[in-house]
Amino acid sequence: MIIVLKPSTPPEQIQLFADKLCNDYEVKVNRWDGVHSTVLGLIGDTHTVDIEYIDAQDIVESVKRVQEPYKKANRKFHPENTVIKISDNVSIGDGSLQIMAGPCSVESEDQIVEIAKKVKNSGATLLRGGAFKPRTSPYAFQGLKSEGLDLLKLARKETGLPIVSEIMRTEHIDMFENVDVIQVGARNMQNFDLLKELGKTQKPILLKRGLSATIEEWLMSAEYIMAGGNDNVILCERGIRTYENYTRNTLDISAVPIVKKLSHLPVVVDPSHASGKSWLVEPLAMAAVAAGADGLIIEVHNDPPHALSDGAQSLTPEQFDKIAEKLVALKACLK
Ligand SMILES: [Mn+2]
Repeated sequence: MIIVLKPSTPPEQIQLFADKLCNDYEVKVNRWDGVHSTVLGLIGDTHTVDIEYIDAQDIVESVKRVQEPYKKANRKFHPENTVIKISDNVSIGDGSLQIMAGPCSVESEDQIVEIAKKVKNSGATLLRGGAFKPRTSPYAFQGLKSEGLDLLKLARKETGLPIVSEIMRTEHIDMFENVDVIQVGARNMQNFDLLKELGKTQKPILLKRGLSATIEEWLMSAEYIMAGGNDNVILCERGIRTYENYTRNTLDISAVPIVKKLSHLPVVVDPSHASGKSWLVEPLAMAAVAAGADGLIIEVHNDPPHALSDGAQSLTPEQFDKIAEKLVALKACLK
């Protein structure tokens, strides 16, 4: 249930009203203060709430029930876009385009530092790199694990780029303390124990859409993190499973404007995993920017044919350089 308060309601009166709602009903009150109005979002069992009583209050402009099961992630609860500060000079959701680039897997110090320097020169604003790899085959390269995280931090020190890496287990959260953005992969989107624990941190979380997840299921996973108190969720569309097998997945480009309509959270697109083919990265990335994505996450490798994972979809730094230039130019046109 959302209650929009009249403009110029004194803050003390808002607080008294919110406290009363908490006392009278089995609800938590989520308060959003905008420039022109304040919205109180009621979360919990709102069936017993007397909507007419609330509507009759002097300070209430309007009140309505929210049908969607996600509340904190819902734009009705938070009308303006959420802006997430990742580092001193990188924020996402503020209308800028953030480009996360780097290898699928961190393989060595030379590899990650060289790629980090090159993608930075091309305009990337974050460095991605997998240290813990959830691979389809148990015989495939599983990642350098904690050593991979150390190498990413080294590359951050060399370039200043904030780092993004995937977590697979709740027990590893401490290990990710010094990672700027923690990625939850598609296969873990409904690992609710992991989501709950990440909700207790204040880390930006890049939440990938599950292979077969509906938009509502994806937003409910964001809700799990937010319900714990961490509002720093970035949604990532990475392609879904359809009957089409020409591409690795099918990029659901319509998910970008849909999620931006339903939610206030920033949205990133991963054209590399969506397509599985390096030549498709450029057109899909351009489409994502045109559709309103706040960022992209793109796989770049210094030697794709010898990459330990996802070589076929990785761009060379030279290819990335040309694409990044086009993406930045397109973004500027749209403004
Ligand atoms: Mn990959």
